[in-house]
Amino acid sequence: MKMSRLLSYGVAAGMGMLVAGAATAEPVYLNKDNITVALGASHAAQVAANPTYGPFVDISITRALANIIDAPSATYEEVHTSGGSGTHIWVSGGPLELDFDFQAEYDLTTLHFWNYLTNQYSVDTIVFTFYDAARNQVGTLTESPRLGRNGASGPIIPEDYALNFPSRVRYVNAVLSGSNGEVDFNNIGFTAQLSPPVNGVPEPATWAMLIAGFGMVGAGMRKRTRTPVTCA
Ligand SMILES: [Ca+2]
Ligand SMILES: [Ca+2]
Repeated sequence: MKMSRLLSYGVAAGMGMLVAGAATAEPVYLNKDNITVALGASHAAQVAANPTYGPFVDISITRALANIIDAPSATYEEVHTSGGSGTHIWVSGGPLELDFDFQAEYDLTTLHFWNYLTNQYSVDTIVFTFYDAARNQVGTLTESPRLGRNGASGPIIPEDYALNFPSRVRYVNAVLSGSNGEVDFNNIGFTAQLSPPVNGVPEPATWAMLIAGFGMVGAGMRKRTRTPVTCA
């Protein structure tokens, strides 16, 4: 009686940990803390010609790439400034191609884009292509983003785009272009949750908890075996 109760407790605990492990994915905002971004291959000649600035007008490659993914939240409002230590990202005379690496597969829900304030420099078309960890394409998004504050001055606010395709995204290619060749914006971010394990295979930490749960059952059984039987 006691042993069967202990056994069912141990199994229930282990299974509970399995279920809890599968349900731990929470929506997160992906930025410099989770992901990386690099210049796309189409900029190779510009980088070779100007290793410090590459395609960027007034901010180094290192700083421009850092500026893209440094928004601390999906609703952050960022003041646009230019020059060497500015907050913006500016390419003149052609599109900007970027390659993001999420370091793991995520199920995306929203793309956030902080565009410039006026049409003279704003991004007019964004084309995003999404790939899984095996580099299979899993989705695309083409949009004409609105201005960062609908033409008004002040901190730039993000525009949100829902992403409804099947997910498991690790790599993202983005091409940003302006109808007059100017590409100026402040941030790109993503809201996502970590993709569930492939084929429902539990992660190592979950296995460890499950094994620990069965170990408790075994320890309980051994302890009971050693307990002397007394008769009244
Ligand atoms: Ca920024
Ligand atoms: Ca524009």
